[in-house]
Amino acid sequence: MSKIKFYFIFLIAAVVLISSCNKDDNNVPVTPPKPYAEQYPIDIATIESYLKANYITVVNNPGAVNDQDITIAALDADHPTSIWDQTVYPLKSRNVNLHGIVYKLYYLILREGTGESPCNVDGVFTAYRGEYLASETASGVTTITSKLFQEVKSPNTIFELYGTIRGWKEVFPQLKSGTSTPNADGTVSYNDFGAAVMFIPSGLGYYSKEQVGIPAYSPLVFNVKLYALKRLDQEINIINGVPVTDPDGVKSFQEDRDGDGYMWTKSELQDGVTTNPDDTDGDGTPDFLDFDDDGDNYATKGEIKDANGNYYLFENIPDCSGNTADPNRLKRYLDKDCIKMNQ
Ligand SMILES: [Ca+2]
Ligand SMILES: [Ca+2]
Ligand SMILES: [Ca+2]
Ligand SMILES: [Ca+2]
Repeated sequence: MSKIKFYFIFLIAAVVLISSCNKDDNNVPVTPPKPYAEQYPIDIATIESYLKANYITVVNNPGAVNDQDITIAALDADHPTSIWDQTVYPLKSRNVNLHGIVYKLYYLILREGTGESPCNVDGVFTAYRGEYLASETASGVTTITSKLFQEVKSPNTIFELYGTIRGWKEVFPQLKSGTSTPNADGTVSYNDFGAAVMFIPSGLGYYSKEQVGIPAYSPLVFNVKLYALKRLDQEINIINGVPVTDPDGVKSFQEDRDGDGYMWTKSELQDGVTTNPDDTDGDGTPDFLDFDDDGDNYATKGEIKDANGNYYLFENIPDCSGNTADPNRLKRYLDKDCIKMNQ
């Protein structure tokens, strides 16, 4: 099936899903979401106030479940230095140019980690604590409080970052995984993992979509610990009308052509970015989702096998001439002028 049809089917599926979500059985008109440009100034003021009115303490307890847990509380005489002003943990930010505005996404690195960094579509094995920020006004004084909605201390699932909120996709690649040691009682201890706190404007979170325990338009605070990561291979194909996972044999992190740790679909690209550096054939589907990366009508998975039909190791995939030595060679599955199948 051609890629055009593949895209078309997904478009239809997405539209049906969205319209069924908005369907109201009582025929009450659905309120359209607020303009992003109206909500963002509220969110960023809330987040910056919170950072300036509270201090943070971090548990340093290597190997234990509470290692890198945090407590955030209001400044007092004994704790006069805010998260904003402290220098123990670097307060960083990323600019995300989306929805016609430039979001500032603050995050605090508690510890970088010692292992590998996930790309922003990899799987992450993470313990996390999620809170949302709420403004409360009493006697004319507005305070920002954080409310817990979920805490996972001992994770048992791997999240595919590709399917998570934008805030997670932006920050996790800035961390590294840790080490794991099995214990005699069957549990596992994690050490030296990356840990961070993210302060996410609602436009990079769930925005107008209320979640269980999270009101619409809530800025989010996540404390995350990156225990481990899983490299994924994520192409999807349509077979007999059914979308099925159909990996091409090149792991997604190896399809990050510009090597910046981030890969975006067309709709996720930052405003003003028209050329996707990770979409080799420029057909609008980035390589990590494209089963024919160079658009020569031969599937990638057929172009990365040797004459015996066995997959090359990724680093050994030759260019069109058979060269495997030049590290800067154009591997043949990325060369649309090279049509060599299982040679
Ligand atoms: Ca792939
Ligand atoms: Ca990239
Ligand atoms: Ca493509
Ligand atoms: Ca191809």
